[in-house]
Amino acid sequence: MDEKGLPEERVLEILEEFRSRDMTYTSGRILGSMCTSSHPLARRVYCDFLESNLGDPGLFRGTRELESCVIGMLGELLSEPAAAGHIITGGTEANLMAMRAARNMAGADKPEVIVPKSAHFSFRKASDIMGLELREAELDRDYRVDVGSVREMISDNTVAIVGVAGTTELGRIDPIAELSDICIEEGVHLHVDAAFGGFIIPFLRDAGFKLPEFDFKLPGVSSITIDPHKMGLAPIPSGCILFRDETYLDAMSIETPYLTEKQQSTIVGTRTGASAAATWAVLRHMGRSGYRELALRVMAVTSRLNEGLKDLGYEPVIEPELNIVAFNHPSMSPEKLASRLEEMGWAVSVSACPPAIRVVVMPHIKVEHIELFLDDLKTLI
Ligand code: 0PR
Repeated sequence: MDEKGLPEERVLEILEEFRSRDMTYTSGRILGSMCTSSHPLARRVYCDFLESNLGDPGLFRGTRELESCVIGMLGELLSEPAAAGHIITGGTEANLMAMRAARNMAGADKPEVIVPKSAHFSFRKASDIMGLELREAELDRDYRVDVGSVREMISDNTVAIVGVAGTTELGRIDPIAELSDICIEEGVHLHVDAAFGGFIIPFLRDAGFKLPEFDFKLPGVSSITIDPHKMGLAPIPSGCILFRDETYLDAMSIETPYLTEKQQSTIVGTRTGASAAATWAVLRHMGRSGYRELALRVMAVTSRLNEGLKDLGYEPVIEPELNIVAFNHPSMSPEKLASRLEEMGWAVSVSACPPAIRVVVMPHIKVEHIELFLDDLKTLI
């Protein structure tokens, strides 16, 4: 650090130079991300609540109330208005909290967790941090978890089974209803990772899409991850963990003697209330109808991409269920294709299972961007 500080203007100038090297969502060139431009209202509210700290909620009673309202609204969206939970940093923290609650509730000697092979890598972090043995269940031909494989892995030490509603790579929805039956039968915690799908599946179902149930309506579901900073249009960091009731939070609460709140269940201590306030704002402003329109719009763009790819001779690996398209070139490897596309200014990602180019059709991707993308893909075929 320099002894003498710089004038504000100079600091901002330098920062602008750094920022100009970042990609932007609005360019339509970020095709492999699950984040997107946040809603302008959410952004404004985020700044207004920047100093609020939900780690000491007695000082920020209004903001705490906003967090409770968001938990109520998202609980209702996911069929359990009395759900308990928190607004946190994202899907990783939500999954960590779910695994921690499940482990503490079960009290097994050598806790094991069964996750689909398609589960997000945050479960590997949870396993490492908490000493959980991770058992990876096989997928079926449609890349959904194979329920038979899950059954075979259950032991006396199983503390949780995880199902994904909207997998990271393909947007697949696991057979959560079947997992729910198993978990009731076995008395095991079922955690549903709907970090991505939580803000789109309910709205597509409202609009008549034939998508399976995945939420608290299924009696075996104990917890759900749903991320406002993915399809919810909230600013980063905004995640949400919901539990069927308060007992799961109690199972991991720690005493906080000198704070205004005597118990804390979150992993993070000092934590912003801005995410809760911004999420509250965007939920109230969009309403169900706003999110339904958004969901239909991204699915229309997804279909256009999927059809355009087939017309050009590319090979989609599945028919998209949600707004993720994964496809291959008839002869070029996905890595090679990704780097050719990068040279053309497109940031796509490459999925591992199966190997493919993966495009997440987030709200910032418009039909005109897809047309330009298809034009470029045409030159590579
Ligand atoms: N669960 C699922 C199903 C996810 O897809 C993700 C993230 C998480 C949990 C973890 O969420 P956080 O990253 O909020 O902790 N899925 C994307 C991924 O890791 C996130 C992402 C976002 C990746 C933006 C790239 C990007 O540009 O692939």
